[in-house]
Amino acid sequence: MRKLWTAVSVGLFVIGAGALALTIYLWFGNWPTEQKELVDHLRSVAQNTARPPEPLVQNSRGRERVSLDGRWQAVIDPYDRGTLAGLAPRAVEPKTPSDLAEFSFENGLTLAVPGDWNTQDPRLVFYQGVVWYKTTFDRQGMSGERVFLHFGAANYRASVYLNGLLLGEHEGGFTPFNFDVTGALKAGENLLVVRVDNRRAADDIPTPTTDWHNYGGLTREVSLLGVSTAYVRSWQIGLESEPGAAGSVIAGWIETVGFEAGDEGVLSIPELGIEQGFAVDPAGRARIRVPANPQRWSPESPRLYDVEIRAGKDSVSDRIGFRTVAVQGEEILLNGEPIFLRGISLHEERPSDGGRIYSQAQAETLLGWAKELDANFVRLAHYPHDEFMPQVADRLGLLVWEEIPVYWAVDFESEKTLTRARRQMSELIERDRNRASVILWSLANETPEGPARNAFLQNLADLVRQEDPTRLVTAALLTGADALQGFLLGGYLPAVAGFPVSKWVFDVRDPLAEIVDVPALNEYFGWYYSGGLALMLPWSSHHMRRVMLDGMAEIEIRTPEGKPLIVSELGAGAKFGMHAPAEDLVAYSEEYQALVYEKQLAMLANQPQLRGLSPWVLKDFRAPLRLYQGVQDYWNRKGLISEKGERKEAFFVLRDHYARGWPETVTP
Ligand code: GCB
Repeated sequence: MRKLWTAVSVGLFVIGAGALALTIYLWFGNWPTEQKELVDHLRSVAQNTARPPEPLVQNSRGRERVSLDGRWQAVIDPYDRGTLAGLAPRAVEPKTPSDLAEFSFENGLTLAVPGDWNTQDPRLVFYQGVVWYKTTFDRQGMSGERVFLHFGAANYRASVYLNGLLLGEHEGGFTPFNFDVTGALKAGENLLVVRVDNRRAADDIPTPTTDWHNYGGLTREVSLLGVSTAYVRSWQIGLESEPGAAGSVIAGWIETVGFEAGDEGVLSIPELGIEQGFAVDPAGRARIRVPANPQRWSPESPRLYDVEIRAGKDSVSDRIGFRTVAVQGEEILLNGEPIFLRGISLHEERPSDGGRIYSQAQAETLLGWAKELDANFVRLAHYPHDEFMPQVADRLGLLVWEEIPVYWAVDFESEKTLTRARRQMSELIERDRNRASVILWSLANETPEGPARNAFLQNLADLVRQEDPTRLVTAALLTGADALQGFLLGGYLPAVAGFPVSKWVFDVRDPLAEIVDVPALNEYFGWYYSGGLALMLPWSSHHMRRVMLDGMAEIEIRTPEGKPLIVSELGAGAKFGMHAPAEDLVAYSEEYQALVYEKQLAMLANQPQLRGLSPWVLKDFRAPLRLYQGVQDYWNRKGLISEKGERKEAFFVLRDHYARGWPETVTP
């Protein structure tokens, strides 16, 4: 009995002491709120991991907007430890000097947003992994009833945490995304943390290996966008009919959110005297068809009109050019007239020091160089560039090819990979569907042929045609084994061995050419095909280059009849300032690069189906693939301009041809 009594007393004492300790702990300790935060954080992670961003609010720069750009605190996290207990997402900092701390945003790295991280800190030049970004902001001053958090791009995966809770995730390094944060914003200070991971797996788009630098980070603007509860989300307005057709028509659609069927709005183009009412259907969409005769947008006359859409309390505006683009047989027609695309390819790298561009002025410099070449066309390779590229192109009068990074051999068998490619393509089209300059959507670059590849790209082409039937579909083809074999065995190698040069046929028989409206071809006559082969054959590379250059005019490029052809790459490497007599054929000398351009342009002028070209490439760009030290130093040297902005000899060769109106001036 006594024992029982003692046991009960001890038990009661323990419970009492425990309760007292818990009360003191709950009352005075700082853990409970942190535990609550942690629980909320973990719950948000468990519930939201798969939540994709909301459909894109189009024309972010034309909305009520508060920029969150500036210097953000950052932590390089090679082992991805910041996710542990939500340390990074909640920006947990030690509160007393005795606290055990293993993480802090304070007293360390800060990074400029927008900006790639690689060029901001020497530790990050080749870094592939996780970096945490943190900023705080106040929504004060924003009148929008709904607020979106908008990212221009984050390479490659971004997990976005607002006030410690996971908002959602986005993957794909080059397209914009936004989250509706209306309900998640607090009065006063809000904490925004983003985990950016630039690693990619074999089933991602692109794959881990590419011939460009994998710039990580919040590479484009971050902002808050304000809209009314019911708002105009997206629109596509363009010219439907060719000049000369009986009556021309501005047509398109408007998509709204939060309106009821029958709610009305107005499309206004004051300079054309258009005030066109519309009413939305139950899905919030309205079709537009207005007779109009705008001045056509063209490279010679890049006329843009102010377009305004008003619905309820919302009003959005855009600057839109009106033109048509079509393919007819082997012609590309702009405003019903055949056009030749005198182009250049470019990466989205800063004009003076490499790194991702982050300002409109940098876009203007790059595209200004294209204008200096007398180009009327640019290929924005190999991924979507910042939105201001096509906007600047609209103003400068440059036709644009845009592409997603389905580059080399992606995992064509994988459903996930296809979904990723489709999403990137949709996001790109959604962003730029009103840019008159954009005439070509490119599906892929140099993809090895095969049934899985064909089905994948057919699927992507169908998507493009469904989402934007007003533009043309293209893809840069790989010069596959078939074409090379015939070319080498039937022409080039016999010539190398001393037999007389006859017609060298380069017959591209890729089924992808049938899928697209405009097949495009990357070819490197004078660079890889001669230089690479010399490493395996008993002739000197000088001899093999000589034969290639002397015979190049004999090349006949064959693609399926009845379609226009673009040569989407050609070129040779040259290091600015490296000189050697042209006849010495010294690889990487400016003279050799210039000679390759001379020979290529002479040969291409004789290709009957050729309707455009975009040589590779405007400016030297960073490429970890390029290991030839002293010459390449991790730069791809095929630029016509060096990474510091110096023009190489080949720049002037191409410019002189374009300025003379090449290829029309060349008599076959
Ligand atoms: C290509 C690729 C491009 C490379 C280029 C080169 O065919 O499409 O991404 O950078 O060749 O320099 O080898």
